[in-house]
Parts: sequence; structure tokens; C-alpha cells
Amino acid sequence: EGVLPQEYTALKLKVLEWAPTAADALKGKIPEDASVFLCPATLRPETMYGQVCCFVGPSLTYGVFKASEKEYFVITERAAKNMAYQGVFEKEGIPEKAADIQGSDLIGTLIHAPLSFHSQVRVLPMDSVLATKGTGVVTSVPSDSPDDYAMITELAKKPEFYGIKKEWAELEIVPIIQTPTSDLLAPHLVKKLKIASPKDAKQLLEAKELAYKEGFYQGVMKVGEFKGEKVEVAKPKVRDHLIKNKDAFAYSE
Ligand code: A2H
Repeated sequence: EGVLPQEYTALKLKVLEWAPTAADALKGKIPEDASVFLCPATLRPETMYGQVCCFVGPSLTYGVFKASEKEYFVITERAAKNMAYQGVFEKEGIPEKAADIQGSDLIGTLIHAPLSFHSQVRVLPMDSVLATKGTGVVTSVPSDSPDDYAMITELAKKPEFYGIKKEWAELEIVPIIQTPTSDLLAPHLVKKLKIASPKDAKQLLEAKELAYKEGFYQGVMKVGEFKGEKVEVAKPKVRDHLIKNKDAFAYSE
């Protein structure tokens, strides 16, 4: 843990259709007129145009927390406690938990991804999601995150092994940020560093650092409302836009 707090943007990805396993687990526990959101924490809100899926840790336990009368958030218990102190929820204090749900039961759930070229994406598994960081939910942007690219490639290669449909992992990866080396920086680095799978942790860490620096300091937006602007400049603008639209909220830890 660093000394400075991380300023995350927590997105609200609305559930459109539960996976059958999730529907079973949640039966009768959430009011029918309420909306449920998966809430991934990101440090790169300007990349949200490139979301292709949302990762959960299959072995992690999530809570479905009552954020307001009509909205429930799927996040870790740890994140719910942090958010309570930050005034994220309508009522004061730790919110009511409508249900617990296993990450594996969420796989296949169809959700809405705000700003993305792919407005509807699936919840998919990623073993390396940490319970101790963010909300335990990670939105996947393979164009700009080497971890995300390595994982989505692995899922598309072995859909049966992961218990998913191949097409869920095959959405087009659209370039969203131009840097001096590439407009698909993460795939470029994964190839260059010969990363073969999400298990190549050492090279992935290197790729992640390179991508983060080059993307942030030398990137220019290729798409969206702030097309042509430097990433450094566009980043807070995209974040404010998402928050203003109630598609996201501030979360720090
Ligand atoms: B980032 P930091 Cl395009 N477990 O969002 C593992 N990873 C997690 C996580 C968890 N519980 N919670 C958040 N993250 C990921 C976008 C992105 C991210 C891009 C490029 C790099 C990048 C799309 N995924 O992160 O340890 C989330 O992925 C590289 C740093 O708090 C979040 O931002 O610095 C980032 O890690 C937070 O990592």
C-alpha cells in the first residue's frame, strides 16, 4: 500500500440479464423494480470507450449492497465498508446487504458498459483479481491494459475450460488511444515482450508499467468527446462526464 490514496473511478455497469446461476442465487432477494450494478474501480476512466467485458474473481465472494431504494451494487464487503465512510450510499453507515454471491455464479451475466463501443458486455473470470484492492470487480480494456489483453486472449483460446461462450471473449478491440508506438498499445507490448498467458506475471508487470507511462504521458484520444486531446487532459474530463451522468462515482482507498 502506498502513502497517497488512489483516486479510483467506480463505474456502474447495469445488469441487463443475470446468468442462470446468479438468477438462482439471488431469487427473491432483490426488489423487482431495483437496478443492480457491477461496480469496477479503474484508474483509467478515459479508456472506458474500449471496454469489452468485466472481470470478477471466480473464487471471491461479493455482496449485493443496497445503495439506495432503487439501486444495488455488486462489490466486495471491504469496498462497501470503505464506500460507506466516503458517503457513497444514500443512507449513512454500512449499507444493507441483500445477498452474497460467488464470483463464479456471476460469469455470463450481461451488463451495460457506459461509453463503450460495445454497450453490452459479459461478466468473465479472471483469477488474478485481488479481493484486497478496489471493489474486486475490474472492467476490461484490452487495447490499453496488458493484463486485460492477456486474459481475454486466454479466454478466447480456452472457452470450454473457463465455462464461457467463445463469442463473449471475441468482441472487437477498437483503438482508442494513439501513442508514439501504437494505437493498440497493450496488444503491441504483449507481443513485444512475448507474453504467452496471464501467468507470465513478471513480463506483465513490465508491460503494465510501460503501457501506463506511455499511455498517460504520450497518449492522445482517438475517439469520443475529447478526441484529439492528450490523455492527461482528457482523463479528468471523461471522469467528470461519467460522474455527472451517474454512470460512475468517486472512490478512493
Ligand atoms: B485499470 P492499482 Cl486500460 N485486482 O482499469 C486486480 N486489478 C485490479 C483490481 C483488483 N481488485 N481493481 C482494479 N484493478 C485494475 C483499466 C486499466 C487499468 C487500463 C490500464 C491499466 C490499468 C481497465 N482495466 O491498471 O494497483 C484496474 O485496471 C494498471 C495500473 O490500484 C485499475 O485500473 O494501481 C488498476 O488495476 C488499479 O491498480
